[in-house]
Amino acid sequence: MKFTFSEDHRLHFPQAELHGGEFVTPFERPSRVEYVLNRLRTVGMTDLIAPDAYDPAPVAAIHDAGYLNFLATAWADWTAAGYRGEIVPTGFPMRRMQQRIPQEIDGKAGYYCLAVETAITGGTWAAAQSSCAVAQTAQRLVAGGDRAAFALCRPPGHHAAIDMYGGYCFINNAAVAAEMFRRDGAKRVAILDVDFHHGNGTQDIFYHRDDVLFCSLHGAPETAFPYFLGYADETGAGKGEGFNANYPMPEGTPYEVWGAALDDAARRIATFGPDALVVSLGVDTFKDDPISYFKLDSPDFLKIGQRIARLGLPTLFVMEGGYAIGAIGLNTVNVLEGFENA
Ligand code: Q9C
Ligand code: ZN
Repeated sequence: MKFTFSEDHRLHFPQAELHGGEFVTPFERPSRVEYVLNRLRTVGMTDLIAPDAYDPAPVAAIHDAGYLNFLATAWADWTAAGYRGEIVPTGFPMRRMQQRIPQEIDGKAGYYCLAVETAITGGTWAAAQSSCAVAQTAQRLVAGGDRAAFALCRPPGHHAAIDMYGGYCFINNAAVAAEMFRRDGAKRVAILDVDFHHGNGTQDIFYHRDDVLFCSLHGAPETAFPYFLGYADETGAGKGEGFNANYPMPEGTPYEVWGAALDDAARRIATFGPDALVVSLGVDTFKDDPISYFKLDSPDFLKIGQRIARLGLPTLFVMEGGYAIGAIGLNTVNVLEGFENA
């Protein structure tokens, strides 16, 4: 399987993440991808494809124009306002408040932000575009006939909604790739999100559509980020009714339970009959992940890959989360190896 990667991910590395009332080094950090690269090299997956230029067209099809303009101009506006730190907004359009977009950048950032652990820096927009280009390039490999490809994206994407960033995400890479498969002629596309966190952004983007099925396995919103989406009764709306499937699971969930949910999601995907599959591949379901609470072990990730392979679909793997840095390479590449050796 070929994979795609860009060094430009390094342009995004905020100094701090607000975690438990403390400023800590962000869990989502550049070394994550180095560990994945090392493991790819170790197992002989060396077929690296350099990314093509970022194509803004499919991105504009799924994200709001004002939101994309905000991301592109936020740093210039922030520094012009005299602020000296990283962009972290302080006020939000909450219940019974106006939903008008402020002109002032702190207010504007509050309008577009869904979680403040995610700071924006001077290099964030360039890194987000490079991450999306990595997904776009891998999508073209699969659309061009490769059975599968792996997009080693950073920053991740699945929390990025139509017009909101947060959860370490800015552009929804998996959603962009799914939209590209549609534009390339796929009638139906399925997205399977196995990251520990609910893919709220991807759900938001396709919630009213019947041409993209979204299935997400995740920590239950009562107890896990992003808290405000991801319940089982969110099944889609309008003609999208029945094309969104959430599998929230409680703290301590082991592979025996998680794998049964994966089986159910896989059966749903098979019934849907897509022409392509996009996998939002987070490995923060691992037992030692520092911010998550499932109990999957490294060999379980081989089984995930095997189960996905059994669908027999052209498959694009898009990197999302995973913060147990010492094991992120093994766990991620185990999914790819399980898929290839199935
Ligand atoms: N204090 C992805 O895995 N913070 N994003 C959770 C920690 C946000 C995870 C609370 C976690 C975002 C792509
Ligand atoms: Zn996650």
